Amino acid sequence: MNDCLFCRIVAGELPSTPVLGTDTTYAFRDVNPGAPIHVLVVPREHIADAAAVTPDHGNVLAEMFQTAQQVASAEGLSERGYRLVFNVGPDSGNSVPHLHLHVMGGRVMAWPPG
Ligand code: DGP
Repeated sequence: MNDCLFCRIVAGELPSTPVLGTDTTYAFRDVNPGAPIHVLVVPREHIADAAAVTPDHGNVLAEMFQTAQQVASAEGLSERGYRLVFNVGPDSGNSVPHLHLHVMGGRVMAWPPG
């Protein structure tokens, strides 16, 4: 996907601030953080969004959650907790059509979110 923003970040064609990565996933800091810690976990392969996930993506999804756990640990969030978010579609505010898991923490999160 040459025109996909996050595919280009994964490929290193566009800059990002890395947190960690695996063969399957990449975690980098959100350019517009909504919390003191705000990291995006993406699959290296292009998946449009959570509505496009199928059972064939099971291993990729599991690795995304494992990466999120590692991000939380590395960022000191594991004890107090954090929020994991997938936005889907316009009402959610989804703006980048490449699956991404928001890992947000470092402050108390309001619920329900705005
Ligand atoms: P969403 O609303 O769920 O589609 O979230 C997309 C997030 O991606 C949003 O919080 C801002 C972030 N973002 C958009 N463009 C870039 C970029 O070029 N670099 C980085 N690091 N983050 C970006």
